[in-house]
Parts: sequence; structure tokens; C-alpha cells
Amino acid sequence: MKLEQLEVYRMAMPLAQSFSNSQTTIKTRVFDLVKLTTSTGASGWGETVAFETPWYTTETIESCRHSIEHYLWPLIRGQEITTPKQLIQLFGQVKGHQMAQAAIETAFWGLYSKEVGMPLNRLLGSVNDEVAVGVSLGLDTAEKLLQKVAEVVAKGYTRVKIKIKPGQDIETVRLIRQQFPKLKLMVDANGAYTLSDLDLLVQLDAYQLEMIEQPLGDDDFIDHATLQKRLQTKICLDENIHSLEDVKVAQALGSARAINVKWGRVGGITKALDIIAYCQANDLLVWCGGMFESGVGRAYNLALASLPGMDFPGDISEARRYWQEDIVKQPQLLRDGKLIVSEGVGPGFEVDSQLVRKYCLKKERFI
Ligand code: OSB
Ligand code: MG
Repeated sequence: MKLEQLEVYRMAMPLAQSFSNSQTTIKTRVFDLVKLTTSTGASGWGETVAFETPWYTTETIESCRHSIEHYLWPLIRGQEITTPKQLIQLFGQVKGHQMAQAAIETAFWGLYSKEVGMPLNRLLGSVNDEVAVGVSLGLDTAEKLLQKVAEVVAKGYTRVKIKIKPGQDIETVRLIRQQFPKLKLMVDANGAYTLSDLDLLVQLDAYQLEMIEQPLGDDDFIDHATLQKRLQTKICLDENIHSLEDVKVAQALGSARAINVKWGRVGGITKALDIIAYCQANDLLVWCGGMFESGVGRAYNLALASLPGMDFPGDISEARRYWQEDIVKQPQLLRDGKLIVSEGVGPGFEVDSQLVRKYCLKKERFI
């Protein structure tokens, strides 16, 4: 496939409900859609999952746009590329810029799966028809969260994650656990604590949480290892993990017993597959996270989450929990707490160009 054109659409989509975590509040999701087109007119879509500010990772949508235009696209422009592996090799000299790389790499997987005539999930090795999924609930008062947990449990979700931060933690968890003694429940601090909170964090062990996600700083492995030794609850790393090497460090030091894998944060699907394989071979629980992707990005999440051995329900709830209007033609719908894996050839979504236009702020074309 000869890559001839790359389009970047700056999107601003209002979230169905605003979302707060320990770092920020998001009301409108601003991101870039990327569209790769070949010399025969075939196309594949991806998205840049970075945020407007670097609260989650060092990358931002502007830094991604910049590196796509100046570093990544020039490496592949006009090239004849047959497989995702070749694409990654061409990106080989680029350090970091994982989210920028992932935007193009996923778009290429979209193209590639259509070219070989298979559903993407099957191409990656999935044998599942449906995937149990969970929800991630933003910070809120204990009362409102209890209500929201009741709602999502009634809808059929089998796992609930709540965001926590100092002052909004133990008591909320205690109340939810009291009302939902059997629920797969977990918490995510997005790095809001330090080791000086050890006594408080140890109290979470009383509530049979599935795991605690990213309790400490985004570049800390040492203190996480100290904390994991003192906790029964599994620590899951999110922000720390940008590569397989980060996972190996976490494993060697004992910083975590679970890994939240996101293709955007680790540089694409191929890199995510390597991480998943390593975790499965090394007794680390691995599951698929999310970051408010559109129907484009969430289709790639679902493909990863449907792989064998990804037994823990990911942060992939149905489209209407995220968006007033998603930009794909058949937004995912929940059935019995599960999402249906697409059987169609390609990445499992069809972009609705009218809706893309509706939420697009500006469009750029690189040839
Ligand atoms: O920490 O997992 C996170 C969303 C954006 C960025 C980081 C995170 C999240 C979520 C929500 O927790 C996941 C989702 O439902 O898409
Ligand atoms: Mg997280």
C-alpha cells in the first residue's frame, strides 16, 4: 500500500456527562482524527488520544499534531508499506511521541485489516464474540456515586472503577462496598497520593478491591514497589507505562501486579500486543483501559480487549455513556454487560462523515 495522503481533523466533542479525576475536569473532548489514504483511494482512520494539556502524559494534542506533521508523516509519506511491522520500523528512530505514533499506527491497522479482508480483532488473534466491560466513574459526592453505581450495575456492567483523591476516598469506598458487597470494584487515583499516605492507603485493603490504579506519581517505580509490599490490594500501573521496558521495570521491582494497557500511551497496537504477551507470560494481570476515545479509538480498544487472556473487564463502556453523538455509524451498545465484537472486515467501525464535519474545528491535509 502506497501511503499518499494524511488528513488531520481537530475535533471537539461534548461529553455526555462531564468527568473529574484527581487532576482535571473534562467537559468537551478535544482530539485529532487522522485519516490515511493510499494511492488506490483506500483509507484508514485513527485518533490522537492526547489531551489539550499534559495532565495525563507529557504529550498533548498539539505536540502530537506537530510530531505527526514534522517527524512521522515525512518518514512514511509516499512509501510502499505492506505490514504494521514495516510501519513501526520506519518510525524506529523516533524516541517517545507514543500517542502521535499510535494515531498513525492504528489508522494503518484499519487499512491493513481491510486490505487482508479480515475483522481486525480476528487478525489480532481474538476468538471471542463478545467482551464483558466495565465503567470508570468520575469524582463525585458519595451520595451521587452510590446512585451512579446502582445505575450502571442495573444496566449490566460487571466491574466499576471510581476515581479517588485525598479526602474523597475511604469513606466513599466503604459506602459503595456496603451496598454492593459482591461487585468487582476498583479505584483509580491518577497519581494523587504519596508514600506519606501509606496508613490511609493500607485501609483500602479492608474493601476487597480488584486493584488500586496509579496511586502514586506517574514516573515513580520505587515508591510503588514499597507500597505494593505493604498492600494486599493489587497495584495497577497506568500513567507509568509507555513501553514494554516500563512493564519490565515494574515487574522486576515489584511496583505492580496489574497493568492497564492503552494502545495510545504505548505507541500503538503492535506495542500493546507485546505488552499483553509479556504480562501473560509473567503473571501480571493485564487489561484494556480507555481515555474517552471516539467510536474510532474505542473500536481499537475493543479489539484488544477481546483477545484471549484479557479476562478483566476494560474501561470500555457503551458509546452513549461518553457522547451525545458518536461519530461512527453504529455506536456500540451494551448487551448483558457485554459489547459485541464486530464480525465485519476491517477495524469494526464506519466513520459518519457528516458527524465528523459537525464536530470538526479545522482540517489539514498533508500530501
Ligand atoms: O486514568 O484511566 C484513566 C480517562 C482519560 C484518561 C485517563 C483515564 C481515564 C478513565 C476513563 O479512567 C476511561 C474511559 O472510560 O474511557
Ligand atoms: Mg487510570
